[in-house]
Amino acid sequence: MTLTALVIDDSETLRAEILQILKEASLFDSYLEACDGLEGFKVLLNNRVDLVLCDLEMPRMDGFRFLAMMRAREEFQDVPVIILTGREDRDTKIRGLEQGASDYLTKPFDAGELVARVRVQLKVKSLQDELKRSNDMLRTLSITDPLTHLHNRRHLMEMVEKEFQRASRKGAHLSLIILDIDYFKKVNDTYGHQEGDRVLTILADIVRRRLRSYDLAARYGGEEFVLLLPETPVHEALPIAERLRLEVQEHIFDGSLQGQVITISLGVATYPSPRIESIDSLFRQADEALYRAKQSGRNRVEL
Ligand code: GH3
Ligand code: MG
Ligand code: MG
Ligand code: MG
Ligand code: MG
Repeated sequence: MTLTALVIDDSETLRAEILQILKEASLFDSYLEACDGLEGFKVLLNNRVDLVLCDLEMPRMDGFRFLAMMRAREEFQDVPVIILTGREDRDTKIRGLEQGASDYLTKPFDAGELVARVRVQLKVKSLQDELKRSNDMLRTLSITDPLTHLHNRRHLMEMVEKEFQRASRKGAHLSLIILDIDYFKKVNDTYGHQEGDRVLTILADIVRRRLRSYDLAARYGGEEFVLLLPETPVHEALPIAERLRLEVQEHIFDGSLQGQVITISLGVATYPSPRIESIDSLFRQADEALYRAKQSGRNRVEL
């Protein structure tokens, strides 16, 4: 990853001096400069910047206004800003730090101190980035089914809660499809558990391909999947279920499963409709529909 510094100061001499120090210390791969807050902000909008060194007193837009504008934007929250202040005035320094500066340097500054303070900020930034990445990863892991990479049941239940509330508030339709592999036990018994797992991942891929951006698919149980379809009335949910049924039936397996036809049974339910006025009843109706699909011969969609 390349590191970029942005130096903002209305004094061209100072900018050149700072850039010289940074370059000699080889702290960054590339350098950008601006003559005031306004120009600095434009540079920030058009480039990926890892650290900003910013003067306080500048024409048009001073350092405080620049800081305020920067911190108001989500994407610049974590970019460290070191203030360059000509004043010894402690109130100014406090104000800068309170407005979101990470550190400050008093002019005339010492090259060694500048380099050391920049290093500290880069270190803090890289630790922050690392923490953020591992938090994101933990969050993803906690809502994902490890085998199929669909969402897990816990996340599904969270999202059902949200979507149900949204649907009742807006008077919109919310459809639920529960699907279950037919005679899956036999697949495991015939081809082994590993091939059974392969069927599950292939089925998940087929489901994923059918999803619209606002749909959610989850592994609900061992060989049961749920599709949550917001803004979807029953006359739209049924064809989606039917298409899935066909795609699974028509899937051509390779390897030891070659020639094997796998089918699924699906139950569909939509909120609101008679007898479906809660999350519980939505699941119950979809489950009962699935049961009917199994009872009446499998490889079919029931409402
Ligand atoms: P039906 O048509 O009535 O649904 O029959 P079935 O055999 O699919 O249903 P049953 O509920 O009797 O069996 C489900 C099987 O799913 C049993 C279990 O071993 C298998 N299964 C559940 N989770 C997994 C898994 O993660 N991997 C594999 N390979 N098999 C699984
Ligand atoms: Mg100045
Ligand atoms: Mg089952
Ligand atoms: Mg079963
Ligand atoms: Mg089954």
